[in-house]
Amino acid sequence: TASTLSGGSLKTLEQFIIERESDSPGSTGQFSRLLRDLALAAKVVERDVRKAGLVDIFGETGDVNVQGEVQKKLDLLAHEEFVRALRRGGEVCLIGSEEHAEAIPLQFDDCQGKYIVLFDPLDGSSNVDVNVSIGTIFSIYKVPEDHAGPVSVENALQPGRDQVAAGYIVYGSSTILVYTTGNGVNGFTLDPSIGEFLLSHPNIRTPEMGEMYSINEGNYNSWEPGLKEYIKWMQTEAPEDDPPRPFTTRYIGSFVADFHRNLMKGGVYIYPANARNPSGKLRLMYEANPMAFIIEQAGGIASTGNGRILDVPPEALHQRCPVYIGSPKMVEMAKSFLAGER
Ligand code: AHM
Ligand code: MG
Repeated sequence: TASTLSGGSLKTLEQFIIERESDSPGSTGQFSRLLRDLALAAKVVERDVRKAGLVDIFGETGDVNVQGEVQKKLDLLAHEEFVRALRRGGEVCLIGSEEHAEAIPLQFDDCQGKYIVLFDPLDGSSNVDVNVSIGTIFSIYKVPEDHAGPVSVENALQPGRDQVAAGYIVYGSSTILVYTTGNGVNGFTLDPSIGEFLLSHPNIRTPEMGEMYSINEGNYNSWEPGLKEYIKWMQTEAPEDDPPRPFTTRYIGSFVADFHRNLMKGGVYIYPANARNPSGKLRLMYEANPMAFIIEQAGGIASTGNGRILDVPPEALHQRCPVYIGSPKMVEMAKSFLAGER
């Protein structure tokens, strides 16, 4: 809340991470360093995001950095910033990125790192050009202890329930970093004047029920009947219900931003399977799994419509899966419509 930011109890992300680490005796500090590397990359990306739209101006004035980097597409730039931060840190043996076809090994023969990181460096990047919120999503796994040889993509294909941490950053009207290590969900807002993420949203819980639904309604004709009926139900007037219907549609087209709003206010986000995208559009490893881990930790539900997202067996790094995610009562309701029980 605002009072946490302005009051006497300022806590930086760094302090928070160190406090948590000291809760687990025997830890080597590697995981804390990994989180700090991610937060640092997030600050670099946020700086670049805030300059989006100025690229041409910089180009004209010759005010580009030595590598000419401000002219790069922002999503590729974000990818490179995260890879660079993780490479420097040495805690990670393998990276998977939505912006890169193959998994990226970071250290070869005897990798000392304990972790695998998968991420979507700039989600919703089609929104960059028009000044709409975008974000980064990340997911962290342990390198399996019994792996043989260099860490490979097979080692990264772990079910979402085995994540050790997951988080996202929204570059919105402010920049917020939200993450979980399986012990609740906490949010940190960037204070640009001091360049630190400060604990602003401790122990986030999503409301049991919400009034907002987020779906690309342009695809209506290709939805399965149960989904059509669920959306129709949310649109049908029932003033005596609690909360009263009709509900409200909110759809930004940046999953991170839609997810964050629904997490805080209550709601459901849906990217279903449809004719054009038979497995939906969102990526299991970069989008669905990390958000599923976070929503469950915040008291919500994440379903494919047909089962728990965190239990989907991964087969490929870039695999897609349908997503029904948000307030528990709203997702339960969706499931019962899909199952034809209503
Ligand atoms: P991206 O990772 O290529 O940006 O695509 C994912 C995005 C999500 O952020 C967003 O929710 C969704 O695609 C929007 O898709 P659509 O335009 O089909 O509604
Ligand atoms: Mg994305």
